[in-house]
Amino acid sequence: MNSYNSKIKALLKNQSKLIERENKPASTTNGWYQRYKNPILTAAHTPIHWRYDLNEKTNPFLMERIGVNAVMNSGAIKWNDKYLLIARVEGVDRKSFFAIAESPNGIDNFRFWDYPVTIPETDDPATNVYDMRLTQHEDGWIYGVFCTERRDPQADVNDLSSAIASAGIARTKDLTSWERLPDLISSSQQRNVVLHPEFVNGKYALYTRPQDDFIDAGSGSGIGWALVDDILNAKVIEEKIIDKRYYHTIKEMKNGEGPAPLKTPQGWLHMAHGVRGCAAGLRYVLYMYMTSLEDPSELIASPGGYFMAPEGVERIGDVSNVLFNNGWIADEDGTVFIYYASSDTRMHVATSTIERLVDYCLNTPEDGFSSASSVETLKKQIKSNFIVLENL
Ligand code: M1P
Repeated sequence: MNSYNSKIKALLKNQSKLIERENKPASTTNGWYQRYKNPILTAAHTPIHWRYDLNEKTNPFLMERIGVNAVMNSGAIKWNDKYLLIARVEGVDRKSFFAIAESPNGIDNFRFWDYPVTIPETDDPATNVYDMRLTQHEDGWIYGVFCTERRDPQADVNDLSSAIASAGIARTKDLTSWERLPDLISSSQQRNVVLHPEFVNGKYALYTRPQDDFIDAGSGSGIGWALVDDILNAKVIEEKIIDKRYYHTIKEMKNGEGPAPLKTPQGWLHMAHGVRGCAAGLRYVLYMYMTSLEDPSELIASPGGYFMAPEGVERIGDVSNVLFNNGWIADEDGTVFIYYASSDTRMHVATSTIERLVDYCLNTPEDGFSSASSVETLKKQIKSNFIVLENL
């Protein structure tokens, strides 16, 4: 074999070693979830045949031609008994696109499909697309709702960063060919829009996140809810805020729905991200809440504080101090695979169960919005624990 071919073989072998590495549970857990040690997808997991031109004539130094910067915020679905992530892959050119990686067990061996996903454009092509939430809707389609970003047409000629965020909508039956629907029409900018899996009062239902501009939620006071008559022409007419932001909480600056909620006998289980400001910048953590089965826009449980925050190397990356989740999978046995990205750089998995997550939501004290209230909550638990401890 010539040395060029053996170099290609070495690249492929090294990557297989990375992909096939067994992922083990981390040593500590608080009982809410079990983190796994290794990131499950990184830029190094993207196929060699994406990044390299493998032709000796056109790439004599066997260098990367198309660089990948990060693999992050991924939607998730169980499909033909495989665990699939529709990842946000970000090139070194800062453009994101979607690509599917599949695993036989949901924990490791995530391998990208050969080609990235082609999402048809609308008449007004977006500059950037990212953060797809997958919803297997009862109408028979799988929907992908994602953020579309375009330069603000009103921006001054020298302002090259003002942008408009809105929700792109596409649907598929096989995860291979996608039909693009018109973007969501809304009077405000929108990011983190998610489709509810069931019809509500005969309508499609969307979780929204109204925002005053591209970055700031501003007067957008939390995660919203909007019913839509026609998904082929989706328009936010009335928006009700179902999970509000509050001063001095983990979601004081912004929040946003994570994946489509999971249905449980006790209510709809939601994962979301909350953002607060600090001297180091914005801090993104994951939190949970539940809504009613009868009226999915009615909040029935709101555990205080965060469910999961960046730890160790998760704290560091392109946008440090960020955890972001837009995909989870619930197995028939009740296991929940929580797929989360750290610091806009890499993907991880943690597992839990429906029972534990419901217990967490229903029995974690709510935020009392003051230090004094936190002390009272703590004292109540300490007092009842002493009764247990004295009778041990
Ligand atoms: O950089 C952190 C996250 O910022 C945005 O989320 P949000 O709109 O809630 O602030 C998104 O760009 C997201 O992709 C990113 O991970």
